[in-house]
Amino acid sequence: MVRVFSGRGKYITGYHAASNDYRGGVWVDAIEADGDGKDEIVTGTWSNGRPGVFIVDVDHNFTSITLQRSFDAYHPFFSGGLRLTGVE
Ligand SMILES: [Ca+2]
Repeated sequence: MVRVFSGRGKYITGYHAASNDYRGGVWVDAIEADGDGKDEIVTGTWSNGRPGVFIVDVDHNFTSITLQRSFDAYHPFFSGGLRLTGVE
């Protein structure tokens, strides 16, 4: 579960950054992925799960999130985990 807070510490929401049955950790970073000048949250499964990457946008009022894109970084059976970093 990834919990999202505003820059002032206000809780916004939480979401599963992998399949609902995944119980491992996730790697979290931020990247400007859609050209609007504001970073999105990007996560990848840490280990022992499908190598999924999720890119999530938080709206400008910090009230909701939207899944922008998800994909497998490697073959779906790869379970070595992901380490992510944002590059702009
Ligand atoms: Ca953006």
